[in-house]
Amino acid sequence: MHKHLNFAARGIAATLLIAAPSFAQTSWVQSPLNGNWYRLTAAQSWTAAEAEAVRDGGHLATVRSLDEHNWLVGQFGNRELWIGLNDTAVEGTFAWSSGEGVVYRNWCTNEPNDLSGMEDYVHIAGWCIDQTGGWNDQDDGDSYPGIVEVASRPDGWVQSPVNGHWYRRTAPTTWSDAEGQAQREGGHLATVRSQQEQDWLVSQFGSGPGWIGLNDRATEGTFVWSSGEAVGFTAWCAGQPDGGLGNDFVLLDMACAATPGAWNDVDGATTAPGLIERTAAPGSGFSAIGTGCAGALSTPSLDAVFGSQLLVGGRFDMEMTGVAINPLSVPFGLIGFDDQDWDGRMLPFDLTFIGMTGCSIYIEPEIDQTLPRSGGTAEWSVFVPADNNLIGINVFFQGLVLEPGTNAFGAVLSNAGRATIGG
Ligand SMILES: [Ca+2]
Ligand SMILES: [Ca+2]
Ligand SMILES: [Ca+2]
Ligand SMILES: [Ca+2]
Repeated sequence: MHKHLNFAARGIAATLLIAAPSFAQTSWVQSPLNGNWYRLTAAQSWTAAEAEAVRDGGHLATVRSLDEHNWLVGQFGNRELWIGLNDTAVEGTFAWSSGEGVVYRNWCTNEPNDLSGMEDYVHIAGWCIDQTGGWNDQDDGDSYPGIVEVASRPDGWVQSPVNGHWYRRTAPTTWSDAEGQAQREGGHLATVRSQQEQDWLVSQFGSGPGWIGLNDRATEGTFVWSSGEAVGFTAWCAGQPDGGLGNDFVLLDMACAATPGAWNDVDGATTAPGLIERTAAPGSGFSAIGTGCAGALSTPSLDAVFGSQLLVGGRFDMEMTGVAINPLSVPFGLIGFDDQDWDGRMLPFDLTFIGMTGCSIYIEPEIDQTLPRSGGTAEWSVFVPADNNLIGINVFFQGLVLEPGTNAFGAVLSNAGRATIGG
């Protein structure tokens, strides 16, 4: 099992760093104009980009107004970007791949021209000098990023208007497995704090039962939230809880006759989707682990650049400050997927015995890379592949600075940090 995880992690590590930033993939962003979610694909043909959008549950973008056009150009750049318009069915009759009616057009002057009778696919054109991003029909052979548009995020995260927290539903599983999955994704099974939160959860996820964090597995009859928050509000179905020993896990019970979605305690073998809650947006957050060790002049310190998030298809920026300002010092970044065990050594692991006095390594280093340095600050960017299977994986980072003469080994370490890949 452990070997298998390590193998998978190494595969991810390999791809984590080689994805080229010029691919221009982005994470999901929500339009304030229509509430839909958008992202860019890698550069590819229109038909490949449309197929990718369909896999996400949507289509290449439908543009319904000048406001929508301007928002897309502002968000993704005034450059070549596929949108859903095409005349593949009937030459000269353009239609949206979404099937919506064509109510707005923004053709660049002299377009569409169906050059050589080959041009059936439409893109926003950065070269259109008559209007910003005016549209052009093009053949399918050119590689441009496509703008994907979906009504809801394929990774399932939705933000509650009641408390601003983020929620998504897992596949059906046991309460314990669902809570473990929630923790790996940086949260817990949902804590319900008010009737408004209860009503929103039922309206959003009430097509069937769903695990919440409430349980009395530690002390029979004493219900607690897995988040550790105190129990204030309750919404039991009439006659519940009735389970006694063994029935220690609580779900929203859509079969509750008088109040569908009211709570019921059931046993640990029952399977239902779990309702995961995160207080921060998925993928946000860099939790510092431990502290760095002092070199001759300074102690390296690692943190995420403010606002940067570790997101599928995105770029994550960190900075290591306190790098010795010395022509011989060389900063490195270490990436790993485990902060508990390093080939049988328990982490953190004190490296004083090799001459790195007072230095602890907090992560199992899977890969390392040299970092560009400017003065006492090293800059570190990693690129995450656009693969939703990576969502929820914890990635660990720690900085290493080769600093000849600072100690017997000639190197110091920064603090480490953990971030969870989000969608
Ligand atoms: Ca055409
Ligand atoms: Ca054209
Ligand atoms: Ca019980
Ligand atoms: Ca019960």
